[in-house]
Amino acid sequence: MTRLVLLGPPGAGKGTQATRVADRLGVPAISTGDIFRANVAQGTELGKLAQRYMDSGEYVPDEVTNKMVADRLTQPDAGAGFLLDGYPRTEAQVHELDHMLAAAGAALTRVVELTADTEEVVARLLNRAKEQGRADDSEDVIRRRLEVYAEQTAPLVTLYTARGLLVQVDGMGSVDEVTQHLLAALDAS
Ligand code: B4P
Repeated sequence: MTRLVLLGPPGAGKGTQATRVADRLGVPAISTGDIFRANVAQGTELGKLAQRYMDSGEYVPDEVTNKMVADRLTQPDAGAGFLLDGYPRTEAQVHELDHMLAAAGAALTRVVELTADTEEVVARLLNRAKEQGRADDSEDVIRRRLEVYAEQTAPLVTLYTARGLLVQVDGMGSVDEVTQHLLAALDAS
């Protein structure tokens, strides 16, 4: 059974690769960013709350994010495995995910860290701003997202390495090349 986590800075290609890899592995890709954006688009209370944080490049509070993921993981399609894109992002989220999985008698199989140079990720996100106009892709907000990643999410690499779960994958190169690297790394690990 595949239970994967995809980590990486904003713009490393998590969302882009998550759906491709999940399709190949036959599991759902669960993106906390996408669920928040769907709630923003529908104008739900969760969306209104999340938007304040996302638009300024901050993380949505752990309690809110954890509850949303707990609800999503109890849906039937996640029972046969999943790929989590962008969750966990903080140590508190790691511990909450541990509890959720332990309660289901399950455990993560791999954590993939997708890496990419800062100049490259900034360029990708500025390009997306032109194409899609996402509110959190302005230069100031991108810088803040990178800081928040370095402060709150980068330490998870050490944590998952210590658990023997981490695989690092180079996120530079074309989308197809990165997908190949990712699938090869998962096959080999
Ligand atoms: P996310 O939606 O996860 O946004 P992201 O980090 O920018 O990654 P994304 O997956 O969208 O982009 P990708 O790198 O694939 O999070 C947004 C916000 O939601 C967070 O800042 C936070 O506020 C909130 N949030 C989400 N999860 C949370 C959590 N667990 N706890 C608290 N808050 C949370 O792609 C970026 C661009 O690069 C795209 O335009 C893509 O086309 C392009 N690209 C990708 N790969 C490429 C390649 N190889 N070459 C060229 N371009 C490429």
